[in-house]
Amino acid sequence: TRSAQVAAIDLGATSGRVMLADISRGRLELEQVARFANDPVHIWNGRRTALHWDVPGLFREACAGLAEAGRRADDLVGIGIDSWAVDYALMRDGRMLGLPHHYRDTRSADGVAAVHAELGPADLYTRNGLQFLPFTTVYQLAAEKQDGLLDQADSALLIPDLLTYWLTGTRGTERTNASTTGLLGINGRWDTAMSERLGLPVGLFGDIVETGTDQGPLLPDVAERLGLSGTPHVTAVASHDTASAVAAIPMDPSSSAYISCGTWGLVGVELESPNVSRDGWKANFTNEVGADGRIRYLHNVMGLWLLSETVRQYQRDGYRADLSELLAQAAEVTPAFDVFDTDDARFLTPGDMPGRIREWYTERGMQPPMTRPELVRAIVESLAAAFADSVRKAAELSRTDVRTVHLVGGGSQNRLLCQLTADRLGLPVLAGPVEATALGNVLITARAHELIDGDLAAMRAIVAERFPSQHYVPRPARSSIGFAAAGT
Ligand code: LRH
Repeated sequence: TRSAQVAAIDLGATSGRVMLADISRGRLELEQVARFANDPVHIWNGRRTALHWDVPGLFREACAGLAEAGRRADDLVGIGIDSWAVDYALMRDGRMLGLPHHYRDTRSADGVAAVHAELGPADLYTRNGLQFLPFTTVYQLAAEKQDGLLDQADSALLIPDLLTYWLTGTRGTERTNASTTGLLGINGRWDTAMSERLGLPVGLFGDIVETGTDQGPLLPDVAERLGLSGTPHVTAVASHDTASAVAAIPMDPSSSAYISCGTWGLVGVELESPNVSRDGWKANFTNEVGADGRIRYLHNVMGLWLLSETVRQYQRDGYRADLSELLAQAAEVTPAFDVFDTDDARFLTPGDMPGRIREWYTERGMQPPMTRPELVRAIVESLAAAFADSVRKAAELSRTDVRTVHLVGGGSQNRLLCQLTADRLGLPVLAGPVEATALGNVLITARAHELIDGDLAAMRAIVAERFPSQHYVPRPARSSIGFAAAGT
């Protein structure tokens, strides 16, 4: 018997993948058809070297993945696209004006100053409900206005919307990702008064597209080039990767917190409506929009970026570093050091991560982790401490009785991280699925094609059944010296 399949293009900050899913008739099979590195590029712009995303390269890899998905599928009916948030391409007359900047490019510092001179952070929070992150789109645009191509643009497209446009010719700004720009009011509409006040072009991102909307079929020449004769449609999924991930977490939101752990660790709870309390603002908690209008009330923790940048530095140093080996060694270390503050802004940019971490300790007259296993252990301990801290804060601020913590994404394969998080919280951690983002992506497309029906709870039940999570039970407090007091 023939069945219908859907594909997901899922672009993370370090790698992208194309997944093929068969979701018809109660099944949920997920298969990876392509995986590729997402290597940003440093490009001289006449004044300085800026960090950009290689979006044409990502698009080429995504297209190759779709072609392969088409070869493997009986009947590929739908495609969904998600990526990291906040970044955008400026457009003019349907063409892209230069490569999009990477959110880790340093330019947004000037944008922060310019925006805050006009609208203070507390005012901004009551308008858009977002935690402060220096690279939120509104700050990037303010930087772009001072020194960029903004005055030449007639519109802008967020990264997943850009790929949707290149595949279908349809333009719009999908709601979950729109909620990360800082330009969307807490009421769900573009805050045009704010854009005016900041001197930013009103209507730059065009109309909001609701999650789940059909964006039309592939352009005829795209379908032909990719050999996709059935001409699948693109669905606007929850195009912010974290929104897709949260949609697929097999949780009961009334008693769970979650950690979506990839490059970032997104730690929080799901709410029915925004919470813009002053305490939440002080704790730097965000209200981003999720699938089906839910609110992702969460805090950004630095995430696996700290590990990947550390490994990159070790490789630059000529050491043939293998992360799983380092993690195994790190698990054997008895930590004789305190945790460090993973939120410190110095860790945001690419570069020598071990050096910056050691600097954090020495600045405080503290003994830094010295060996490679010690440093990796310090990172994992500090991430677990930050995760635990944000889970507690999310529970307190939202008055959620958290009894279970779900950890999904690449970090769910890091056993040390899962165990230490459970230990620090004294709560069970349920790890997996590792591909939560791709699952959330394909589930929304499948629902748009009526291959499944139901609400978020029904979709989560499908995930729970098909992808059983791994349980980490908290261990009683450990006795090792120097550790008991760490981070508390
Ligand atoms: C995770 C993520 C996160 C954003 C950041 C820019 O990939 O989308 O939710 O804050 O990237």
